[in-house]
Amino acid sequence: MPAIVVVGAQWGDEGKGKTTDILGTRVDYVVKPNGGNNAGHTVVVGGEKYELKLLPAGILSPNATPVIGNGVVVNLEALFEEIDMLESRGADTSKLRISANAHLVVPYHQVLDKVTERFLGKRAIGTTGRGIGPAYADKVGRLGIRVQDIFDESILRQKIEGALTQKNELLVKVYNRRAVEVDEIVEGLLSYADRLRPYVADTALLLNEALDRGELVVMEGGQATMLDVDHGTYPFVTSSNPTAGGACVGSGVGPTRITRSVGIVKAYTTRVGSGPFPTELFDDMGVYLQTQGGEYGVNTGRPRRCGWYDSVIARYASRVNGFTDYVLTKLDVLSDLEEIPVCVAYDVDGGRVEEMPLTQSDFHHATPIYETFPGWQEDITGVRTFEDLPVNAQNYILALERLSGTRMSVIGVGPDREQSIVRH
Ligand code: 2SA
Ligand code: GDP
Ligand code: MG
Repeated sequence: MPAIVVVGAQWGDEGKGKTTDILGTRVDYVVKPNGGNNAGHTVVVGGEKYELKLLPAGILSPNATPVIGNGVVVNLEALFEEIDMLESRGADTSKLRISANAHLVVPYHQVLDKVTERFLGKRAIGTTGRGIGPAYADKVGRLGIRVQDIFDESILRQKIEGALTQKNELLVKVYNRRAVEVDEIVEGLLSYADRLRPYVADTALLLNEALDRGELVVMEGGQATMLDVDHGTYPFVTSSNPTAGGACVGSGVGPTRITRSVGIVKAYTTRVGSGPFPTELFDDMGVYLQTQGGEYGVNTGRPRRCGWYDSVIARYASRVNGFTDYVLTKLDVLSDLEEIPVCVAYDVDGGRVEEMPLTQSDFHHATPIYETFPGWQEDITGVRTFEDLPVNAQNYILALERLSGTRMSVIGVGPDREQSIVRH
């Protein structure tokens, strides 16, 4: 049986959580391969709303084993807060498995995230402030603290001492903050050791053995393609690889085992944080999409910037992720509009550009060239087959499919698990 990877095609919040939750009813393992508690997934099950940050959305599916892969950065306080929240609402979290190789977000990472943003001023990234960038920086800088280090106090202490020699220099001399005490960090981390131990496993082995047995594994990418540190709008990105290839690295599942790469794409576009966004709307229509779509960050509550669908980005995401399918979400939010513009290419300094510009400078100058499609006025939230959609909604989907380079296999018409149309 195959592994399926689920990837955000735009700047996040496309509805990945809902998609993995739907798939979760049929899968055996749901893995989070990247990111940390910067993510925010809203899943609605039978009218009950759950907001997940660090845990994969598949944790709400009773049959699936949720896994936090080696590519994730784990904040232990946030982890247990989320586990407690789910347990208090009757969900079973005992099957959760966490990679021994995953890195930890330690309190000084959050301090550094916030002070770095403040010092960047106008050039700030607009991070979630959860310490994600500094934790990944320590990982590649070989100063990181891993989940397994918690179970060896002497190693843990040595590593924290090493990291703090560098951090305190920066915090005190550059950022004018107080130095962080080694004991405070070590004791804080050790206080989670007993509770953490039963969850920790060799998750790459677990997942590959499951695949050998013919079980189905879904990898749920956090954030999205345009926030990818390699393929996104650098430096306005997150510090991991949310693209399909990153799911292999972040889980220890090889690329030959992945048979489907599923892109999640919203029927319009949103972005939280700073950075270029060619189709962004600064007028009443932007506010309309924000209100109709409930576009506020699940994690920080920040309003999301809103704009029209950008098929240049959708084609780019199809390409870098090798998508086999698209799930088009939030089509219902567009009901009631007279007409719907879709960006088909960019104008960059007077020239028409069909694909992602080569340089960030050109992308910053890109203005959208739109094709406009007629809207529909019917409420589509109760529709369950493609044929029952208004003709203009069908044509909008077919146009997006033609422009985006990947078949749109599932259409979302509302936040609930049930509100989806599967095209056969
Ligand atoms: P970070 O904190 O270092 O990962 O921030 C770097 C950039 O990545 C963006 N980012 C996100 N964009 C959309 N959704 C995210 N999750 C939350 C949600 C966001 C929230 O689901 O709503 O609640 O604000 C997410 N996480 C990171 C971030 O905005 C920066 O542009
Ligand atoms: P994720 O980060 O990609 O998992 O997405 P978020 O959960 O941050 O944001 C997506 C939001 O859209 C959530 O509030 C979902 O409940 C909601 N949602 C998902 N699919 C649909 C849909 O088809 N229609 C509507 N109206 N809402 C949806
Ligand atoms: Mg989100």
